[in-house]
Amino acid sequence: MIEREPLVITAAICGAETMKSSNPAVPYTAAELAAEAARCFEEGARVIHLHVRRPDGTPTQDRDTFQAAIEAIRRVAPDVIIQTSTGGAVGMTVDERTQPLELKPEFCTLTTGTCNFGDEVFENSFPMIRSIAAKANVNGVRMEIEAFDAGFVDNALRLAKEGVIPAPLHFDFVLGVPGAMTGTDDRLDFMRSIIPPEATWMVAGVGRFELSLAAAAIARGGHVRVGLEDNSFISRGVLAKGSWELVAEVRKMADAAGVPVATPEQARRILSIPRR
Ligand code: KMH
Ligand code: ZN
Repeated sequence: MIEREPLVITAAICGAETMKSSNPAVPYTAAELAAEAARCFEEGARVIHLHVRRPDGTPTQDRDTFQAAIEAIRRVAPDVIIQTSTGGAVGMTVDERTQPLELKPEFCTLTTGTCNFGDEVFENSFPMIRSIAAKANVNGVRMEIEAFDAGFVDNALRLAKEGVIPAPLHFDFVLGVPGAMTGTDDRLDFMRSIIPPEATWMVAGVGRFELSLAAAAIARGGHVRVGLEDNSFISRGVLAKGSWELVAEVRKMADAAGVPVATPEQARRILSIPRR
């Protein structure tokens, strides 16, 4: 048994890119999002990273669509922390991306750099990052720093020094995006080595790196994000039945390593998100 905090698992249940044509379990409607969130919570997820869709699956950051999804999730999983995306989909403006912050969610993402994203570019210039962070601060929303590459960590540290991102810092290393840093364990070790010792961290492995990086994070004292936003498969060539199956797999890894999964209250303490 290793000495570490209990494990916080985040479920990225929807995303903006994965469609039902790739995995039929990707939720689109508020009812589907709520059912998936409840199942993930039962399996041990304590945070739901939330995107929303139009009925045909098109990604949107529409405020009312987020509100409907959040209310539906709250009804079935009142103890889960809901983290709204400010990344949205590639090409969206800051105004579009930040609509869910007007709902004053407890938690949101903040990507602190620009990178290639497949054949597209996920744009996050300093003015864009500052403007998203300002809106999160005005609305009292705790931020998770999404670092797709090492420079994103340096940018976040610079913005933290300026007071744009409040302490304590919490990093999500998003590794394995085609066009950014790959998802090998040595990349994770480098990312860990450049954050302040008091910061908390987790890893979101994309594609085939999802479960290998989950295991690496558990062994290194970090936290984990899994779900259909990042990866469609439970094993090579086998579609996951839902994000919940990926959460259950992480829970099995934690059990095998003797690491307890955080209770909802422990997750709030670890992530510095007091219950409202
Ligand atoms: N959909 C990606 C381009 C976030 O949620 O904050 C961005 C993303 C990051 O998913
Ligand atoms: Zn996302």
